[in-house]
Amino acid sequence: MAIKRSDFPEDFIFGTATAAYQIEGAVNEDGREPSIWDVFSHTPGKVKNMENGDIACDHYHRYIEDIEIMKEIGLDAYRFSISWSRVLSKGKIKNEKGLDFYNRLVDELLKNNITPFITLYHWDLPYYLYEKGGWLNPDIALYFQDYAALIFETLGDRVKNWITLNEPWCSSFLGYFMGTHAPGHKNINEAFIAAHNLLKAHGHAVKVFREIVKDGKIGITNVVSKIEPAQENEEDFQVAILVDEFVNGWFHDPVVFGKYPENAKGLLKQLGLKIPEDDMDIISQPIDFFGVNYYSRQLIKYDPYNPLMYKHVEGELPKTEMGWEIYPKGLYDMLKKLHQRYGLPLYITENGMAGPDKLINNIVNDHYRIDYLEKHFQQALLAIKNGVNLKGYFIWTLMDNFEWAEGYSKRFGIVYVDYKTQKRYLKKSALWLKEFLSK
Ligand code: IFM
Repeated sequence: MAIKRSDFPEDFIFGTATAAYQIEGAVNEDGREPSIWDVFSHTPGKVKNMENGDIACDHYHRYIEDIEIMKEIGLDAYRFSISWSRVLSKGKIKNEKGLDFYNRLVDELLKNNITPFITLYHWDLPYYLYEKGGWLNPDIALYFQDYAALIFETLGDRVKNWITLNEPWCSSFLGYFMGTHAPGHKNINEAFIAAHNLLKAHGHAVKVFREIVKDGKIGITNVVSKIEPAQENEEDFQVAILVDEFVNGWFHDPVVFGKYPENAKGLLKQLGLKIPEDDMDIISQPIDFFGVNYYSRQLIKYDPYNPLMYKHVEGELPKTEMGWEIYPKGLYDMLKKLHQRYGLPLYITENGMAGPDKLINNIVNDHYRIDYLEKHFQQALLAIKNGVNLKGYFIWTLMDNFEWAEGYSKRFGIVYVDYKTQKRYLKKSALWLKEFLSK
């Protein structure tokens, strides 16, 4: 029998997720200043087809229509992020017009009975702060604390669910080591420093949150992957254990246990890298939940030539347009693992797929996305039945949007966006979801 909403606990929430730079557009309006992604996307060679978020989904002007769509589908919640450079000028001057936008957005959501979940940082550091050292600046955590306090003070009376950072692994390792994301550096030492400062920023934000929003909940969202050795040999097996700690533990363990994972830390010693061990008190401020972004598994092969000692191997499972294997069971495995290791409530804060979507006669028949979502919903339900304290599920993403280095070439939305007209079309997956939520 097909899965339906009433199979889930009564207080379980279903929502969709987005991020500011991916949807808002209006990059020069109402006092918004550039972020690292504005500069990166305008630099030749960084983003496919030199696309950028200047207009994106024009959500800044169309948020009312977008909320109507959420309402029509029957969604309970909406996860979005705040653009730091829209609300603070030069790192510290309050921009009332930018704050107003988020006030209006939150009010409109509440008016429609949609619960807001806010992410404070989804990769778009103000460029002004980048010029002051960005995530390598030891003071960046304090800038973040002030920014967080401003947002808590402005919206905390109405918004009770908060996420400090989205996928700090990507901000640090894609941004500072692989260079594929802003700011595009390629230095492994820098990546670890950025990672540490991101964790510090998270901790400072949690601390001020407790003082400002007494009745709210706060957590951090990490991307997790099921890590599997590429081959049945000792080297791949051992390196897969390290990679698992590194990918799935580096931003979890410090937050809960106040220390970095042991084996992965050993790997760093081997590389001659020194990671600061102070600041652990601030990093491990108690949180209320973990946000889980799950998309796929990674097949890992030992690679002595890579500073992190591994490389990815292509798997044999069917893949999405991102080239990511479709592996629903990995979601179950990761939820179980996180539950057992950390014992915190969990939200799936992102899950979804990029598909070969085509708008034909105003219809997008994304049956593959329905199949993907259904299979992942089943695994989430199984996890709940087996004791995981999973409280909600946010589909990535509400509508097609700017997919970072891939530009607009990848469509993850359950709503199709015609970028020329900015017209939105509910894909078959959105209609399926509407039906699912009604039962
Ligand atoms: O689009 C991104 C999102 O911003 C962060 N998590 C992964 C998604 C798909 O790549």
